[in-house]
Amino acid sequence: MTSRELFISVFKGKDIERPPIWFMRQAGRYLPEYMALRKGKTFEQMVMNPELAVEITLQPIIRFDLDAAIIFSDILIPFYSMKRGLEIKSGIGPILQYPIVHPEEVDDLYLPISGKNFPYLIESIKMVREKIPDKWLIGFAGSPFTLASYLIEGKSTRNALATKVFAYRYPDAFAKLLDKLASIVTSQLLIQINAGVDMIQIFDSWAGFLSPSQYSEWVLPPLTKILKKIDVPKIIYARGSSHLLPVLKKCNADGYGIDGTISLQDARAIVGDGKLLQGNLDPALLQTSPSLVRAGLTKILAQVQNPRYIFNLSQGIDRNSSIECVTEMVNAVKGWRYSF
Ligand code: 1CP
Repeated sequence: MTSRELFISVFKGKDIERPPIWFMRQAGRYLPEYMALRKGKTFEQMVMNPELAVEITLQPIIRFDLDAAIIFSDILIPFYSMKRGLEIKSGIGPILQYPIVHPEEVDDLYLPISGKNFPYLIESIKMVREKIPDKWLIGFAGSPFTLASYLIEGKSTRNALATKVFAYRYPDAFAKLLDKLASIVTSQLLIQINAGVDMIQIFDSWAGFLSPSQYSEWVLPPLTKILKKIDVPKIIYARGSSHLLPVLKKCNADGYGIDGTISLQDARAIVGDGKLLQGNLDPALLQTSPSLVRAGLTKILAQVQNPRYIFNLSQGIDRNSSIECVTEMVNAVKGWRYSF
């Protein structure tokens, strides 16, 4: 069975031998070949150069023979076209020179909803698709809430405080902002699907700062609207959000990325048997030893009783991870055989 066939079976809930494996941030700074290629270049230069983006996307596939590639890009790329002065600074992260301060700014927001804004992304996907026909290819975008938090706070947020203050003070402008971002995300995903990705994942990295009622009121409507327009398999990964799973279940995704705040077994009890789960090895283990990695992973895989499951980490891999530990993780998952 090829990796693509494995993924197709998993989404259909067919019996399979082992789970497919990929992991969040698999193309990135823990890889010496990424660091070598990145030297002297800005993030923008790498993402917008299809040859480089393709090479970076394929680096973890070549090294570990993973089942899926995720296109080297970022949830924040729409901000480049929106002229918000985005810079992704090495060691610091994303900084926006022009965050949204006044509610009236929401009316004037530029909407990059055509492929003309992302020619590099389309080209990179087409090239990767051609190079690895037997692998699963993942496209992605941020959720309207996480993107709104970057637009309002101008950087990675520690608590989404400014975003929530904005939402309470200007409820109409906030709803309009999330709705506009939903249009942007929808087109960003459709562009990737047209270019050849097999599945999409929505990252809601800062969802964990919201209560279930805030999430239901502010985020669920735009999120549901996006997912309705997508007809390839779709996973939502909301970090720090096990308390939101009962709400997230209503958005009609095919699967849920599970972080370290809940066990797979408990997550399964919430989402039910018909949904796929993805996760949730703690990336901290990848800075220990191969035997601890294997022990941690065995604990997780032993809980899997339903073929609708994809192996992944509970959050993005850390830059200090050991290649030896990552290799052990991949080999252990690929060597695993289900007993059901
Ligand atoms: O391999 C992959 O996973 C593909 C590429 C990818 C993805 C899926 C990158 C490349 N970024 C992302 C998603 C992303 N970007 C998220 C959601 C995932 C998550 O919650 O971890 C977020 C919040 C961002 C925003 C962003 N871009 C940050 C801040 C993260 C934070 O926690 O504050 C940073 C540091 C970036 C830059 C970036 N994007 C990607 C890479 C490899 C890098 C680092 C660039 C470098 O310094 O070399």
